[in-house]
Amino acid sequence: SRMDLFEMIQKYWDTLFNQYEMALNELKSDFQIIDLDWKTRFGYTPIEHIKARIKDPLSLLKKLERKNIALTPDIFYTIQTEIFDIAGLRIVTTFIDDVYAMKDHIMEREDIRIIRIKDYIENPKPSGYKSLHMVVETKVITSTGILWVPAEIQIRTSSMDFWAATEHKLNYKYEGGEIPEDAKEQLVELSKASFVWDQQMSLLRNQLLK
Ligand code: 0O2
Repeated sequence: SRMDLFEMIQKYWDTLFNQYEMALNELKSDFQIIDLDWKTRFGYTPIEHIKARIKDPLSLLKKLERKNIALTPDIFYTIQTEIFDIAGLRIVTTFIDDVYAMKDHIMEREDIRIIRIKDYIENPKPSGYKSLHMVVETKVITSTGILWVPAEIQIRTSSMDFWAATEHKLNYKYEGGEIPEDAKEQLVELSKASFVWDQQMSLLRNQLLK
C-alpha cells in the first residue's frame, strides 16, 4: 500500500541519502568557486544566488506515483536509475545570456557528465514555467572509489525564479485540488510579462556594453 511504501522509503532513506548529500556538497562548492572566480577575474559574476536541496520523501513518493513506477522490492534500484532530481541545485542568474553561459561552462567540466538538457526557456511549460534543466551526473570521490551521482541543475534568471517560486506557493495552497482555470491563465500572462523584464534588461545591458 501507499503507507507501506512510505515507511520503506523512510527506512532506506539514510542509505540512499548519503550519496546525494555528497553530490550536493560537491556541486554547491563547484559553483561557489565559479562565482568567486568570475568575480575576481571579470569583476562580474552571472550568479545571483545558488540553492541546493534534497528531495523530501513525500515529494519522491508523489513522483513515483506520477510516473507509474511499480512499488516492488527493487524500488530503490529503480529510484537510482529513474529519478534524477533527488539532488537538486538551482543557479539563479542576472541575465538570460548568463543562463546559457552557465550551461556552456557546465558542458565543459570534466567532473560533470551531461545526461540530458531540457530548455523550458525556449519551450516553456503550459503553466508558463521557464528554466533550463540539466540532468547530470557529478563526480564524487569516496574512500572506496569514484561515484557518479545523478543530480538536476536548474538554471534561471531572477525574474523566472520569482515567477516559479510564487507560482509554486500559489499552487501549494490548492494542493490536492486544481487551481482555477482563470488563475492559471493569469499565471501564464504573468510569466510572459516577467519575461519582458528579462528581455528589456538584456537590451539595456547590450546598450551599456557598447
Ligand atoms: P520539487 O519541489 O522541485 O522537488 P523527469 O524528471 O524529466 O522525468 P519531470 O519531473 O516532469 O520529469 O521533470 P521536469 O519537469 O524537467 O522538472 C521538474 C521540476 O521542475 C519540478 O520539480 C520543479 O522544481 C520544476 N517545475 C516544473 N514545472 C514547474 C511549474 O510549472 N512551476 C514551478 N514552480 N516549477 C516547476 P518537482 O519534482 O515538481 O518538485
